[in-house]
Amino acid sequence: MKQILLAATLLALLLAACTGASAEEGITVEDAWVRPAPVTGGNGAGYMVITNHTGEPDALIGASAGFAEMVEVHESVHMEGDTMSMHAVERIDIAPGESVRLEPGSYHIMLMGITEELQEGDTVELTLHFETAGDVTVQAPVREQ
Ligand SMILES: [Cu+2]
Repeated sequence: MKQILLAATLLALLLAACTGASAEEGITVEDAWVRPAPVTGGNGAGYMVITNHTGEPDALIGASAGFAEMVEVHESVHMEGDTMSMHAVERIDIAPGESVRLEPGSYHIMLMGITEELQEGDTVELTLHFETAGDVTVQAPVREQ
């Protein structure tokens, strides 16, 4: 009987620990940032870390921004001879419990036809479209890296 009680106490402690750790829920977006764009009309890029805290797969399927004429999800790839190329991707799948890093040289939010100057120190708003979670809006500081 004592052992069962002990096991029950341990289980309760474990459950409490789990509940405490899962303060993060749904889809979270961290470390969002956007490159400076000193002149309008050019292109920019946004980066971030997206984590799926849900129990179901989800996917980033697009993005929008009030300061760009067109926004796409892109992937940069190394080509032969040390050149870089990029292309639009329809979706970035994020498995339950997994994170996806959008960073220079990899996935990024491509901001085309920037309509206002983005200076270092500014903060801009990006809206990310997820297949299941819907829209998630984030504040992204403008910085060099
Ligand atoms: Cu791009």
